[in-house]
Amino acid sequence: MDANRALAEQFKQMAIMLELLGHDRFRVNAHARAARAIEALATDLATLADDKNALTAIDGIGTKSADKIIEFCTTGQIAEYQSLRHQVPAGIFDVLAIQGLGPKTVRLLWEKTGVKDLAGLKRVLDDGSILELPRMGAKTVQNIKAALKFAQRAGERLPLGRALQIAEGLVAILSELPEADRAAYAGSLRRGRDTIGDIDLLVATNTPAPVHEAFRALPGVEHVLAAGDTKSSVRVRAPGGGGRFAGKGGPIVQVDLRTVPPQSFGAALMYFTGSKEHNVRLRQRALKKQLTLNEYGLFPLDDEPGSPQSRGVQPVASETEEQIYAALDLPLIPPQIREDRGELDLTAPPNLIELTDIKAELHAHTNASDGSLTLEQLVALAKNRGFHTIAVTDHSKSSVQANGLSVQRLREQIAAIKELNERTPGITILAGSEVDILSDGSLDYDDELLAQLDIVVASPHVALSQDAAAATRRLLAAIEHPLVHILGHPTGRLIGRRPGLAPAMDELIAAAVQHDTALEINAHWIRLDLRDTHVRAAVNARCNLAINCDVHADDDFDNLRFGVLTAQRGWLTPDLCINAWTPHRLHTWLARSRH
Ligand code: DGT
Ligand code: CA
Ligand code: CA
Ligand code: ZN
Repeated sequence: MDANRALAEQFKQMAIMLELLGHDRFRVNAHARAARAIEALATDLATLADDKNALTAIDGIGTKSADKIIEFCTTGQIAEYQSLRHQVPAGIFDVLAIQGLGPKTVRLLWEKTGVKDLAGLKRVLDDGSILELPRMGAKTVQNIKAALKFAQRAGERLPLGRALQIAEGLVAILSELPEADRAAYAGSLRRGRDTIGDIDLLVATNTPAPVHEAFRALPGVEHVLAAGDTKSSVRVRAPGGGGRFAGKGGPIVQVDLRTVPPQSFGAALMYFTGSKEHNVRLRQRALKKQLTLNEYGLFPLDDEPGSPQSRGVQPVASETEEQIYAALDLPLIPPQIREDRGELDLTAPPNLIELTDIKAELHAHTNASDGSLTLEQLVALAKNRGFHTIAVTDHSKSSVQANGLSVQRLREQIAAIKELNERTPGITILAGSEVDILSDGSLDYDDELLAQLDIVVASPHVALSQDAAAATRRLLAAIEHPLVHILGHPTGRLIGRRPGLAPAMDELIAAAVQHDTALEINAHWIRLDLRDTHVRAAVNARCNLAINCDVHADDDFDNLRFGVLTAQRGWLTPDLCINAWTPHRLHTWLARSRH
């Protein structure tokens, strides 16, 4: 089916380019019609390429289109497409991608004002010459300006924590609609990726029209980008917030809604959850079983023209994801690992870590450094969560901005924590530190003091743009230090703000295994550090990992879910997660270097 996708795209592009170049409507429409026909096709065109009659029998494909399909399937390209590409300046495609600018307007812009790229578009918007075009009013110009601004920011992907907050709000409202059977979010968000391009929502309903109407009128919707019967797209502004990492004003994100009949919900959820790469593998597997998989279900493969669902063919499975996976001889694969990273080789569901497995928080700050909670408040919150252990790890003395503890203050805090631990039943309070790893790899307190602590988290906070070799040496020194238990937020990245260190992760992981140091998955959605691919490498090496909220305020405990999603994406199992261990196992492990 890869040929179908490529062909549909090329026909679509040819239609656009023909229109841009001022060719007649008949020719433009023929290409657009062929693109739509190919898109709707469930049969692999590569299998029909030697049968021109079968191709022209497809509604929407004439002899000329059939010739181009055959040409593509035999040579890998279409000469007409190549020739058109040479006639259209490359920058024009960026202009076309701006919401509200169709081929007609872009052609006028190009012809009358010489706009060939985004810079040109900006120029005619700024000097007002765009207003000389026919049917171009102030309102339209304003919309184009807004769309251009958005497009320039659209390179930025939204952090998971923000996207999830928006999506859950929208799903809650949609599922309350009387016409909606069910509502869910899909896409990269359901897979738990650390950043989200756009939010994909799905509603099961037999009466889509009112659902789409209600969706487009939801609070927060700033623009409607597309309004159809099966798909709507809008732009939503998110509420602000985000605590220490709050940005200027809420972010804007595109949200797509698709409606599907209830009996296709599982198939649609699976399709729109992706990833694309996972879907491709699934379809290949289906084909081997003489089955075809699309967003309506898993169908028997036959040679009839048109899609099976449009011909009323009964699906083998369609209602739930579990049924579809089962029909493909697969266990239900969790969305978090649908990335074509080996998940289709599973014969049983993987034993991924779950939120409820986490029984300890091992990285938390109080108001002694830069947190907002008192020691007692922090402990009460941890106890409320059902945790058996809470580690107090305030910043060390070099973190002046974070009010890091002097040696004297840390000694006093250790005494206070020991005393509080004695008189607090039901939870173990550990005296610890988040000790700075200085740029040369040395730690911010001396060993005598570190040895007094129940737990040491060592983290990089400064010199986060040092080169990879220096970063590797620096972090290796901390991992190899006998008094260090956990390497905190190893790279120091902040999503969308700074890339952080780029150490040789394989070397760090190997050293962590050898020296029995745990690597942290910092659960704050702006960090998610380690990231999913690092976690996977660590899990493969059987390295211990920690999932910590790095608590600074009461609601930081809620970030745990993001850390767990990242851990799941890295295939982490509970046995390798020190926060999921029993109190005995954890405390024994922590005490190993203290006597
Ligand atoms: P994002 O939005 O960039 O964070 O990533 P996704 O994975 O949410 O991608 P998106 O929003 O473009 O599409 C959502 C899902 O829909 C995607 O994971 C798989 C499915 N999908 C979308 N377009 C295609 C396509 O052309 N072919 C296939 N096989 N699947 C697609
Ligand atoms: Ca998406
Ligand atoms: Ca999407
Ligand atoms: Zn830190």
